[in-house]
Amino acid sequence: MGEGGIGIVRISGQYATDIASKIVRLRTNGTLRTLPTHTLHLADILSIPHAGPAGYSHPLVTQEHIIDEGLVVYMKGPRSFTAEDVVEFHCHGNATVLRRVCESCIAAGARLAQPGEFTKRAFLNGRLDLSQAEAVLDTIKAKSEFALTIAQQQLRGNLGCYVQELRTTLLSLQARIEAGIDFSDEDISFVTRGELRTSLQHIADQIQKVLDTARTGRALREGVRVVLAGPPNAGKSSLLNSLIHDNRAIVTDVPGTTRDLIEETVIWKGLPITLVDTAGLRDTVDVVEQEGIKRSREAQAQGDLILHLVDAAEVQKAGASDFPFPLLEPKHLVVLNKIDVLTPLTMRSLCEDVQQRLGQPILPISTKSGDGLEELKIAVTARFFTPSFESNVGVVITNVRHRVALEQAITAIQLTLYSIEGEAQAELLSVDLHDAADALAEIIGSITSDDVLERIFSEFCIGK
Ligand SMILES: Nc1nc2c(ncn2[C@@H]2O[C@H](COP(=O)(O)OP(=O)(O)OP(=O)(O)O)[C@@H](O)[C@H]2O)c(=O)[nH]1
Ligand SMILES: [Mg+2]
Repeated sequence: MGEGGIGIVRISGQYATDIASKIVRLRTNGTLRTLPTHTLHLADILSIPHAGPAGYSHPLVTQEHIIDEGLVVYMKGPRSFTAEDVVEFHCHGNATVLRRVCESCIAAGARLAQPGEFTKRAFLNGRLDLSQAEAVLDTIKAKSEFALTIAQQQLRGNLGCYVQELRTTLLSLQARIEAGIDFSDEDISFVTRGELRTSLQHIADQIQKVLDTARTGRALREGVRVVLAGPPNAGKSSLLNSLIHDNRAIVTDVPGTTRDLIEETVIWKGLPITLVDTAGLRDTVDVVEQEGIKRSREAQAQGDLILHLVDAAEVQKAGASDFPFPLLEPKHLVVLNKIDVLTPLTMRSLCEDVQQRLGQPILPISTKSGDGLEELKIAVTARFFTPSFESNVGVVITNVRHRVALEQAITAIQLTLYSIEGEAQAELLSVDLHDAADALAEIIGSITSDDVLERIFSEFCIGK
């Protein structure tokens, strides 16, 4: 609930117009049910006193109190979001107005929707497949244009169609195997093992191609956390400020300036990135700084990428081979800051020495001059965009549930391929193919348990 120009209350179901008629007085004096469907009409929205204790009545609420004036639209099913009869009240976007309209609807016989219930009904009534229902939430939550595009493609059914096609092919292969079993006495083969192998390998390749998008897809949907770490005074807070073009974090030449985690979100190349500035790690007796260091370690453990900053002058002083770099993990990227204090020649040879010692490329930058910052952005985003993503078919996996189902399908197909090699009986092949088709069916929801549905729709909030 917030404030807005308009706020909409919607009701859906068999009795939607009966309930709405009790609390709507059209300015044109007609009735809701006789209005042409999908047209907006000015109306007074009335309150029905709460079904509270007998005799209860709010001093201001009389039998026909007008809550608000607004527009009313009746969408006759199945041409509506839920495929049921839907009535919407477009009121002023005030929390009290909207709460009272909801109360009035309930007094007239409606009940509050459960989280995601509108979308769930759209799915159960066959208007959306499950991947499309999930895309409704992704559309609402998309943090960048890129994430929105993927969510919208999924909403239009691109993932569903893709999966459905693969599933149909699997089922028809299965049918041909089973026909072979039924007519085995007559020695007719409906599909040879060679044909089966080629088709299955092709399907497995298709699925793998889509699976290859999952890492980038998930990053685009959920965003990534990039942690700025390194010794005190390395320039972590300066880097955060430069990257967000703002003086967000305090910068001083006193080591141990930053204590709390400071988070800011940027979008680079469509990827939502939360930059986390942290306290520099060192031994200290200061209890406040100790707490900051604890938080810094936790942030590093949870981060998707750690930019480990070091002061180029310090590295130069200690020598590339003696400088205390941390034990590097794959998610570390070493950043050599303050290169403005070195001559270009010294800087280049220092970079080479450090790269040689660490066995990985490093990023030379200066938050002061801005040198290297564009290269840093490119290096950070490149970490999350796999090359296959750029050249993909258009279907992108962003959801862990879909990834797991596709992996199960591939496993089942591989089992079938092994069975073919091992000259297994046709009955066995048929069972494995059935499992593969079922795994795909879970994505679109043609086979899904109530538990899974409940988990999916509980992520939605009420009203979606
Ligand atoms: N010459 C130069 N000085 C820099 C650069 N970046 C940061 N500094 C200076 O380095 C000092 C420390 O910068 P901070 O950004 O506060 O460093 P920090 O890593 O956040 O330090 P803590 O919060 O104490 O851990 C400040 O005096 C900055 O002005 C740079 O690129 N070049
Ligand atoms: Mg700092």
